[in-house]
Amino acid sequence: MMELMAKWLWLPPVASEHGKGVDNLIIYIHWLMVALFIGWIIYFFYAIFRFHHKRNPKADYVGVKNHASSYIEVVVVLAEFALLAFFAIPLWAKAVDKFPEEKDSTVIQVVAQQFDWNVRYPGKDGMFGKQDMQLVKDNNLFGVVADDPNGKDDVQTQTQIHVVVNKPVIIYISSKDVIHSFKVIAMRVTQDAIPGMRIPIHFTPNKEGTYQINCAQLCGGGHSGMSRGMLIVESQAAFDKWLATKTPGAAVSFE
Ligand SMILES: [Cu+2]
Repeated sequence: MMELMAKWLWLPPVASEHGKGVDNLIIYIHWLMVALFIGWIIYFFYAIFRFHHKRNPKADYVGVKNHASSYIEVVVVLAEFALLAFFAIPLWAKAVDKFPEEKDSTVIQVVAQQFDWNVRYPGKDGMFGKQDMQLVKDNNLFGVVADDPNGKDDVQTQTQIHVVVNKPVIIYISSKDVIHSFKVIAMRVTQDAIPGMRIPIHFTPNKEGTYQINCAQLCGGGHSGMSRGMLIVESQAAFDKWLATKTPGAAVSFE
């Protein structure tokens, strides 16, 4: 039933663990709206028939005396409360608050710019080199401190983000210039990229593939070009192999 409803609503393919929960919430809300729609339509035609002027030549100053409409209202409020308390809030708490451990995750930093995505990986040691906001400039978007040994194996790329399937991903998102927004529809994640802030998000991709990254804030003339960003979800072996082809250090490699 849920599959069918997802198809009817044209929900895009989902490839992250919490994505299913997001879709289910959307579907439940639509079920409630369908029920309300049917109820209101029935009442609409009943009212047209029941209160036709020929049937009611004189106004009735007393009106309805039963409480049927109040009971129906209570049921609708309870349904909405249930959606909020048992689906929306727990989903939000899980997707936004409960971060996985960094040691079990692929940790990445992303700095958006007009009009591309810059990506930094901690390399084999799993540790980012020291960074200092004072050092940020055009050829050092992440403010990398050049002589820190932890940074020697860090890798920096653009446009494409590689992650490992079935392993949590934590991305620290920032921006070099204006407000962008990191959106991967298949992962059901969206987070604004704001200059001067570093905002973490997390998700667990559960299906290998290449997924489009969109910028979800109109950020200038080349805004739509940011859609060439790609999230590549692959096996650990493929990820390691890819990482090994990158030149470590502060240098950027364009791929
Ligand atoms: Cu943008």
